[in-house]
Amino acid sequence: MNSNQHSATQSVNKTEIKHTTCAYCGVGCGIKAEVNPAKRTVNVIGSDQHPANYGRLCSKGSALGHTISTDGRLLEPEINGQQVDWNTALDTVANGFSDIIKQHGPDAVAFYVSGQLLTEDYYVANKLMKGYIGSGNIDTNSRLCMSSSVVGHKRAFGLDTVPGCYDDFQQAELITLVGSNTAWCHPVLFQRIKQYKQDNPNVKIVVIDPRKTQTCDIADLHIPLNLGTDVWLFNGLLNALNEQNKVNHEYLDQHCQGFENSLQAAQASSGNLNALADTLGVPAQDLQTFFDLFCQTEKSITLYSQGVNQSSSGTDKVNSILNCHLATGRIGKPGMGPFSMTGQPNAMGGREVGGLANTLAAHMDFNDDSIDRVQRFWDAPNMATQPGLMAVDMFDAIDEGKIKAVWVMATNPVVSLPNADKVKAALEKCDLVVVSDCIADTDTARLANVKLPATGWSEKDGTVTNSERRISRQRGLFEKAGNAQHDWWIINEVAKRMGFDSGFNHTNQADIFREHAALSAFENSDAEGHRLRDFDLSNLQTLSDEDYETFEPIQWPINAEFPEGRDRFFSQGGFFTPNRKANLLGITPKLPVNLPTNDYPLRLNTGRIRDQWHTMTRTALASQLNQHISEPFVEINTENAKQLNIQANDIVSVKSKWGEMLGRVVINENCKPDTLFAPMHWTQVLSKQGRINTVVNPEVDPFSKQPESKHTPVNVSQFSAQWHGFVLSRHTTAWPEVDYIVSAKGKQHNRLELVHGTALNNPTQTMLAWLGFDNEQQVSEQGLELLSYQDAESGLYRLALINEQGALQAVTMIAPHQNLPERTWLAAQFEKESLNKRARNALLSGYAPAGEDIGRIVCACFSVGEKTIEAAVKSGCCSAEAVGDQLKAGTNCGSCVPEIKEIIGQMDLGT
Ligand SMILES: Nc1nc2c(c(=O)[nH]1)N[C@H]1C(S)=C(S)[C@@H](COP(=O)(O)OP(=O)(O)OC[C@H]3O[C@@H](n4cnc5c(=O)[nH]c(N)nc54)[C@H](O)[C@@H]3O)O[C@H]1N2
Ligand SMILES: Nc1nc2c(c(=O)[nH]1)N[C@H]1C(S)=C(S)[C@@H](COP(=O)(O)OP(=O)(O)OC[C@H]3O[C@@H](n4cnc5c(=O)[nH]c(N)nc54)[C@H](O)[C@@H]3O)O[C@H]1N2
Ligand code: SF4
Ligand SMILES: [Mo]
Repeated sequence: MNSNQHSATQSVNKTEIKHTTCAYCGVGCGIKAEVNPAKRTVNVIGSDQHPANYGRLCSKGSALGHTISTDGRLLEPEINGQQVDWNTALDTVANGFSDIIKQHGPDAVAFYVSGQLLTEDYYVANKLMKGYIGSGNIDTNSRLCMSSSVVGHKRAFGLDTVPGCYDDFQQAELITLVGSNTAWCHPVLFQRIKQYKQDNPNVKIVVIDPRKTQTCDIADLHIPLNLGTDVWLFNGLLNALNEQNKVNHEYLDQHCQGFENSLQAAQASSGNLNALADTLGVPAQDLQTFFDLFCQTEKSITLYSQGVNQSSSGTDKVNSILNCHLATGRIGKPGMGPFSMTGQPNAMGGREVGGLANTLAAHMDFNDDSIDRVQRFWDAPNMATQPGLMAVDMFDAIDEGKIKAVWVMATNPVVSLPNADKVKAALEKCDLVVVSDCIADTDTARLANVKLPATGWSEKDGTVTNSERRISRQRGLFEKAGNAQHDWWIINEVAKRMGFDSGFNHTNQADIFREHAALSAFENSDAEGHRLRDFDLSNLQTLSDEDYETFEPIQWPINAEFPEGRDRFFSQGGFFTPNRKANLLGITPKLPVNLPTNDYPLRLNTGRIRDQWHTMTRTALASQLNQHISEPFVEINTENAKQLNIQANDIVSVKSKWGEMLGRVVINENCKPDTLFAPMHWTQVLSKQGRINTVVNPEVDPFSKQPESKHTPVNVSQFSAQWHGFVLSRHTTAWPEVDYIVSAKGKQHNRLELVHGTALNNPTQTMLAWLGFDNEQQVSEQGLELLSYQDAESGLYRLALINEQGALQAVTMIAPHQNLPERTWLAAQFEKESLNKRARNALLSGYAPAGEDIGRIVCACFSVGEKTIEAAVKSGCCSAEAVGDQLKAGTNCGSCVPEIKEIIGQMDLGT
């Protein structure tokens, strides 16, 4: 090797370490990224210094390196499907918005943004709409996520303050998880709690969730209350606290108001224990155990998430929880407090900038003083004077033609909003739909007039705030892909072209951050010197670009009083209400608005799975994340399955008054009778009819306008399938005309799951067509070998194509039933350069040669299959730890440990 070659190799292999934050959930894990800029690769490791995760990562975070390819990225601006340059695209957006505003006023336009924008992006989007366009019509997908918590906090504390911090999780003696599948949705916090419990076996954990989830794995007690009944439960708890003399009257007298009122309402709804247990649908004894535990354990923390927020009584659920903590003074002290776990990486940052339509900016609302203050700070020419339309109402207004232009940034409402077909129809008829996304093909981008390519995680640079108010840096690891631009830059450019030059001349992200910090500090104290607003970054107003670059994670507020940030609020009161006292509220429980009927007798609950993020635009790019669960499913109780004559793996149709979806059935005891669970993730890009939100009702909470995503009356029926099949193919194939299609990326292949309601006329011919061939001759002309098996009588057809080098190109099978071979072994054959004889022989049966079948993947991090785990258990590994020692399964992110335990448990039962 000469010296030139040597240095070229060196620069190609040169890696650098950068510290950044995970792209996904609100835990906000720190990442140490080993970046190779030349190869555009990154090795992602948990940062052991970051106080959110201390080195841990979950399956999604660990797979980030597999989602950064430029394949599938939106790389150029487009207008009506045609690539254009940035000038044209930006002018089109600016002129389009300006023209509509001129003709119809500022309320005829809207922005629909996201908790996945960075704070800097979010800040300028909010400023443009509320200060310059002059409308409140900017709302965010956080409306669907934690707006009930925001309103709950404001009603009780005066402002939207999260009183505690993650450290409390490891100081509490009772941890109550309400409506949270922490194991799958906040996996690193779950790992921290699990470790803490292992080290401190006396710590008690209670899970309050209608469904049995993987989170129950660490629970001492699971309370599967009926959907939507949390207020009854927490009213009952308040009543019990009072009866057991656990109310902290000193704290109440000094720092709170409204206790009597809250207690009266609680008494009115509680009745006796048996009546209450009946309402909740749980054993009275378990309820009593929970009440006793809570009453007796001073160091008690209540963590909650979407089972609380996404409800037509979401805000009331939040306040019923806050009531119990305020009444006991268990708030803002080590190991004590209510804690809303935020979903998105920057849900909290969005709240800080005021990105919700009913907030203004920097934790200020639409009152005269704040409007005037923000107007002066921004020197705003057209200040909005009232809240704008909130998500569901915003899309209704688009549907009605009242809003004529909408700019959607970093969210996919055609999939994630309830009554999703209406959302789709609304966008179809909207005059101007602008979509900023990093991914080219999303359900929403398909309806855009203008597509703007945004930089994605690994290119973006800025700040995010996690659930415990900790601000961390996301740092750019690579050059921008193609012609993508940062969201803040795109917004500023549009603003300038709309004639708003002066407010949008930021030189970089740091410049925006300084302005954001300065606004938080602006006129933020009363005559006595009390901070008026909790959110205060006064010490960061003059942060230099260099300081911003090296910024270390810190919890707000960051001001003269708390220069190192603040972990807790309110142990000594100091609420942000006019008299600085917290409010306990009298809450009358309410049932969900839409209740089951004869036509729709079941209740649909929805949520998340372990390895996918929302609408899957990014996680589905990492093949290992598609292995654990690769199809939209409908979880149903054994009893209902029997009644409906539904078998495991059948395809079912779920219908409501609003729409229909198809999913594969999973039968177990996780859901209570007459309730179902389905994941929110599948889209039209990845499935023909897997979007659950076509079915979900658009009912909202009256205070927060957060949709009731967890409760819709539905019916279920078996989809009468004539055949089931799949295609695994090295090259992407077009979708055939069949009723049920789900697509998933695998390693070196793509997978289509297919089901159809009528018989195939000429199966072999049709299957060849799926693979892109008109006839067998074409196959051989391309130098491919065709293996084929057909048994017309039993309806089994199988085809495989092998190239001249002996590598598998495609395999497809159909059968009249759903008992097709596991896809795992077949999928693995695509990774082989050439198939050996054993493999070729096994190919058409689809069943792996002895010893090679690993079964369905359980551990996504190390691709360990169910059958491998079963074999290890048989050979003597009797615990999840032992399985981990032998196979590594469960030893990285640990999210599959509950499932490994389940497998061990089931095998115990069988022997
Ligand atoms: N893997 C993964 N992790 C994620 C995400 C993801 O897409 N994938 N998204 C992130 C985001 S944005 C969010 S908001 C969080 C959400 O995190 P979670 O809220 O934990 O997730 P969900 O699965 O939506 O719902 C949680 C639970 O609420 C229960 N539930 C339903 N109705 C009720 C009820 O009436 N009362 C009670 N007590 N419980 C009920 C459901 O059965 C479900 O198990 O996850 C974040 N983390
Ligand atoms: N039925 C049901 N529906 C639900 C829920 C539920 O539990 N049940 N949960 C709700 C909740 S809590 C949430 S948070 C929402 C989430 O729903 P969405 O926000 O619609 O889902 P995502 O897939 O996260 O959409 C983010 C989009 O932004 C793009 N993107 C990623 N990074 C960037 C970036 O930096 N810039 C830009 N411009 N684009 C980017 C992604 O490619 C993707 O298209 O879903 C809600 N919908
Ligand atoms: S828990 Fe997982 S998804 Fe959430 S921030 Fe940490 S690594 Fe990312
Ligand atoms: Mo969320």
